[in-house]
Amino acid sequence: MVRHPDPAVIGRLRERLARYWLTPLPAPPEKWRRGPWRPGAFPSERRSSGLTSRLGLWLGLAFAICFVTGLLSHLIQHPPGWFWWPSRPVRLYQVTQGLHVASGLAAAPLLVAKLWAVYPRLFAWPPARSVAHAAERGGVALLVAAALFQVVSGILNIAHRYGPMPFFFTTGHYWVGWLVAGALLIHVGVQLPVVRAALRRGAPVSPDRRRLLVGAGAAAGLITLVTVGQTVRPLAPIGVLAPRRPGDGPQGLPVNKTAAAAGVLAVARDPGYRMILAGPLGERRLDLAALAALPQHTAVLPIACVEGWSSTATWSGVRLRDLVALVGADPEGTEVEVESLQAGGRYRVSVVAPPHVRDPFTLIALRLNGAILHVDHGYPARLIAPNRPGVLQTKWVGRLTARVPA
Ligand SMILES: Nc1nc2c(c(=O)[nH]1)N[C@H]1C(S)=C(S)[C@@H](COP(=O)(O)O)O[C@H]1N2
Ligand SMILES: [Mo]
Repeated sequence: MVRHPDPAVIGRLRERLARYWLTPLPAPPEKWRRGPWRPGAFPSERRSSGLTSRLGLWLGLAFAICFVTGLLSHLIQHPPGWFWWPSRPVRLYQVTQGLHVASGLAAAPLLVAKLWAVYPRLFAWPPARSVAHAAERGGVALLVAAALFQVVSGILNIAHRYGPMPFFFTTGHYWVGWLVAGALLIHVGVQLPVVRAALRRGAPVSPDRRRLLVGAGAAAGLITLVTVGQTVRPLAPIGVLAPRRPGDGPQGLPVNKTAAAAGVLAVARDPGYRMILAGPLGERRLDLAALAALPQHTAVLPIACVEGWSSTATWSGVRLRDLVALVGADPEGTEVEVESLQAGGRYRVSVVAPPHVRDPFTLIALRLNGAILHVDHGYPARLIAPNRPGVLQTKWVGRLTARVPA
């Protein structure tokens, strides 16, 4: 027999919890009320619900785009078993990752404006009126810290400044992203009635508040304009703050890591180079002449770096599906591990999933924009596949292993 709990007991429990949750906490001694906490410390009350609600709305929108596109990028780079990512449209990742970086950069000035508008609230007295109030303030503190961490670490990453980050960027940025999402959902839930009322009332009141709003919006727009040229080619000339520009680099393409930095200059130029193919029929070794003697194909594809820059180029070489067929793999149901000549490093190996192996645009490229690959772009051979993050477009390919996906 199922025993149902006594409703009276539940009721008492709930009452006790509510009482505990809302119990007024003792205020700290009045003599501690100094500095920013003293009464009237902030004479010009900048905070108005109209202003903070609008800023919050824009910020929430930027963070939502950033979170969804960031999660997608993470899933593509670390695919769990259930995840499937297509090879077409060829520019999809270029768009989603461009949005990720652009929305994150646009969030920076909005976040600063929002913090500037609300920081007097940090010094409200008493600091915590009840357990519920303390929990809510703790949640906001967490949200502020996590949001600042995301924006700052993201900017440091696209600027290649890893010094101030004593952790692996990708892992930290990913987990703190979840923290922001969770804390933001709770914050929006708590503030929804205020936001709704404020937005329904309309106008954000006084002219100086309106100036702040317009200024923050203009700063977000300006930052977007001077950085988005890293991926939107027509805007490249005004991309003065873009860390990379689409046309800058050998063969008209930016370089992420040079051959010298990867320590592959000697092996990449070694005349004894052989590409090793491994599959059900065993191993084969092809020198450059043998690779060039296979049917050559051309594809116009972007390199779309996770850092937000992208650049489109014309690539020619051998189809990956043709290469794995040489060692007996069925291109329809095969995944391929692509290994670089690099001795170590995070991006030495990448795995090409079946949709990309099958795709006739997926090449082991030997040529770029009509000439032999520059060594910084992966000479003697590099992977280029449609709709795939730059980090997975392995350069200086030394070995391909075809296998059945787990
Ligand atoms: N072996 C190897 N391949 C690599 C990398 C690397 O560090 N090592 N960097 C990747 C990254 S992050 C990007 S964005 C692209 C850039 O290619 P490009 O330098 O030819 O523009 O190469 C990818 N291929
Ligand atoms: Mo990259």
